[in-house]
Amino acid sequence: MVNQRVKTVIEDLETTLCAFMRKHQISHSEYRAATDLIIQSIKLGEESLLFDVFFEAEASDISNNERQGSPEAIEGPFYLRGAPQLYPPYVMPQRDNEPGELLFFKGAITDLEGNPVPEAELDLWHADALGLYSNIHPGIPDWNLRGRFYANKQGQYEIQSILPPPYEIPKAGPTGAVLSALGRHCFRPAHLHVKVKHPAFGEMTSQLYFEGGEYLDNDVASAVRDGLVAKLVYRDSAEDLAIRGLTKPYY
Ligand code: MBD
Ligand code: FE
Repeated sequence: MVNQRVKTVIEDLETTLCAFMRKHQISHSEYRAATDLIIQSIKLGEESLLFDVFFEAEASDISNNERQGSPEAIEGPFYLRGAPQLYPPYVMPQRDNEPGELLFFKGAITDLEGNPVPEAELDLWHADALGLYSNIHPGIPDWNLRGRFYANKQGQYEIQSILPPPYEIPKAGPTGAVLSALGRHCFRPAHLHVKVKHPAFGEMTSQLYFEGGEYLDNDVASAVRDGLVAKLVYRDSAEDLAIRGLTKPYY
């Protein structure tokens, strides 16, 4: 059975790529290098990384065209469903003495008029202090720094975690090889990934970045959008520490 949408886009892709090949006089060895690159990325488990770095932001923006409210940002290659369900007070799953500066991530979920949206689910995942993701990179406990939790009845949420650093795409792999051939760096600005889900409002996927962070203006994955850059506020006053039952800052 012919799927009209598939037929329309695949035939246009075919036409577009053939025209592109003619325009650049792509030789057979260049063609084979391109297919080998994709095969190599699959063998090394980098295919999502390769595609997401170059193309996911476009799909994300197109899907966002009709949306209002906070913009979405790319899911990226490292999301996994089924992260641990957390219970308040919320703390991201982490190792004893998880390296990294203590971070309290807080905010509020509202509708377009600013009214609180109660009890949305947040599914949060981010890199550790070395820029590595659990269940992807070896040597990290499963589900480390991945968790699902809820905003309260006033739409507010707060969770304790650690501050991730900028993420560097492995330079040794096929994605890194392409980026270096283009003379680009391999960094994404430090970020938190989040999916927000609510029975009445549906689901969105986005990211939060940090004000003043490196690479905000030249994210290798072109995924920073207005309204997604959060303020980092240092909370090491005696009062703030006392609220946490601490006598000294973690960092
Ligand atoms: C990431 O952490 C990421 O978010 C993207 C888009 C690509 C590579 C690593
Ligand atoms: Fe990421």
